[in-house]
Amino acid sequence: MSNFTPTPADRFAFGLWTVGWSGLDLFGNATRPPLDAVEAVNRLGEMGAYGVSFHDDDLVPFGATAAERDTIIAQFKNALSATGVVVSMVTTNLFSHPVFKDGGFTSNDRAVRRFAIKKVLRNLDLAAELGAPTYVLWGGREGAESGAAKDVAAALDRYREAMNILCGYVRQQGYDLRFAIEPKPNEPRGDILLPTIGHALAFINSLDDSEIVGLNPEVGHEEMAGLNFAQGIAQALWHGKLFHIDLNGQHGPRFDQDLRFGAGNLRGAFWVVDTLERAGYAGPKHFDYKPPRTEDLDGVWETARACMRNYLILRERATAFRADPEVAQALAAARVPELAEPTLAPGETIDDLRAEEFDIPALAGRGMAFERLDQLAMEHLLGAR
Ligand code: GLT
Ligand code: MN
Ligand code: MN
Repeated sequence: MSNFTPTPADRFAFGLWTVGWSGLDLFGNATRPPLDAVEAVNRLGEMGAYGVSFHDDDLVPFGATAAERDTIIAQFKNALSATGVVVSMVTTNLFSHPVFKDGGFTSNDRAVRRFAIKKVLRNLDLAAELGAPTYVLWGGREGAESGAAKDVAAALDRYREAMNILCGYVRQQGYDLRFAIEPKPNEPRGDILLPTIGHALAFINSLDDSEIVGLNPEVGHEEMAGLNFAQGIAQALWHGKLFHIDLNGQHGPRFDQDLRFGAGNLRGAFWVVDTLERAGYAGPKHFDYKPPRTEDLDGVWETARACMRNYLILRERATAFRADPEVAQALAAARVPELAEPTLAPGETIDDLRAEEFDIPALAGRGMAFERLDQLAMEHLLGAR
């Protein structure tokens, strides 16, 4: 058994807002002191992380002067080069400031929409300067609490307009950046636009430059909607749209828990790792979680280490499952490889298919043997094999 110690080759990444979360929530004050970005980079580097991500305002406080901004960015860059940690993703905060109470790109207030685009443009320049390959857009405030307040078709027109402007800017500047939209069904808005992977995929197809726009799905967000995250990312991969991923833990449909990866739906996490590893997903494995506010700073680093460790443990279990000869037999018995065969043979016609006689009672009577296969997976996950 390996020692499950991460290295940068594992491509684990963390948002500054994750380990840096002070515990301030709807019901209570901060339980931890603020965490300096340089300290976060140093600690993540020591622990074997590969990347760091941030919102514009996580690094440079909203309203900082140009001089303050320059100093902060210079110190951040020094920490990056000293540790070898890379900026694996950058994003914009279009949700905290009161100006964004009705959203950024889809606010009914046109001036707010214009300000939101300006805020993203400015941060795109920083993302490009720091070499980030991916720019995430999480539209947490793009939505509504009531029916008449939001004209959904008009809001989608404006969302698309904003995306087209941003893609145009990236092309014009020659930046090597792609966008990744992060779906979420609700919270903080009552209902959020582009609520799931499927909604976002359909929206991306409507853009002028859909090639440079993909997804950043989050485990908990799909599970809040009662959806199967592994199946969701499998479809995103099938469309070539899994540009980035937010790994965390969630206990089914309830508020966004943002638990450390592996907590919550553990069986789901096993299939997520299996799906990513089998697909050869090469992007960062980015943890977007909130260390519970019960923890002090030592507890924060414990959870960060645990996110990476759990991924590595699950990777070992998933690899063992796939390598097990009994699993290969069970897969064959369940006819899983048969699904890869086209339903019509090469050269076959619809008439050939129509001419075929089927023994319906025999077909209906044969079991699929899925339970044995699933039990084998469970035993690998539980370490019983
Ligand atoms: C916010 C949200 C996350 C998003 C971040 C990117 S911000 O914390 O809950 O899911 O990934 O904007
Ligand atoms: Mn979340
Ligand atoms: Mn997220």
